[in-house]
Amino acid sequence: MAKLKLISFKICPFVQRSVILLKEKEIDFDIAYIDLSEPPEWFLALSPTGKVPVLEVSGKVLFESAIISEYLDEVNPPSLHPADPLEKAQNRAWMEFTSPLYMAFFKLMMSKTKEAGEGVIAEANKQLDTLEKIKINAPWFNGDDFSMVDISIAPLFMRLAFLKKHFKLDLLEGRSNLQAWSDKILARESIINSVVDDFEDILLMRIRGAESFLAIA
Ligand SMILES: N[C@@H](CCC(=O)N[C@@H](CS)C(=O)NCC(=O)O)C(=O)O
Repeated sequence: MAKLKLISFKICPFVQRSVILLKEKEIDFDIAYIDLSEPPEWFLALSPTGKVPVLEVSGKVLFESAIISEYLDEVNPPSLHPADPLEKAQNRAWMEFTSPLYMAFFKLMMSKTKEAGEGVIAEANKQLDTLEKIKINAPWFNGDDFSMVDISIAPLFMRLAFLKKHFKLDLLEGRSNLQAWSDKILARESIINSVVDDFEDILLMRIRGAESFLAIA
């Protein structure tokens, strides 16, 4: 099989999920970064949605991060899903559940006023409360076995830690299950190495460039 090629945008959490999985499975891959504000023609010709991630596999194109993850997991055993079909389906549902939280993070970065930001936070808090209640196993989502659910939430925990560090906004405060889960996840090598070195600087630039309330608070 030809070497895999992942098309990425440096701060995209969905691409980050693919990167973590590739690293967990020790799969060799090339990565190409594009600027989503000026996507190159070759990318638009390749990507049916105009979104990243895109994975090129032997000249064929895969898109949608969840589909890419399922494919990579399937062709590179052992699977990072539980074996039991019901448990696996539940895990997939929780992976899906985390996705809107990435949109919330993006909206928060782009919120021009404190009121708008607070609206986004209130919505995110409801989802975080739900997650806090269902995260009953430790240390990982399924207990002892690191799984795809842990990967799906890792980019979110990285962004929440970023908000706490730079803007003193702690969305995990009072949520001890999620805090312990985040600590465990953010210490894992594949996750530490899943972003570019200037990841935080790029996010800070985006926040300032958007004149977000975060930058002026
Ligand atoms: N459902 C998609 C979402 C991917 C997505 O929203 N990617 C963003 C960057 S983080 C993107 O490419 N946006 C460009 C656009 O919407 O035109 C997935 O999971 O792959």
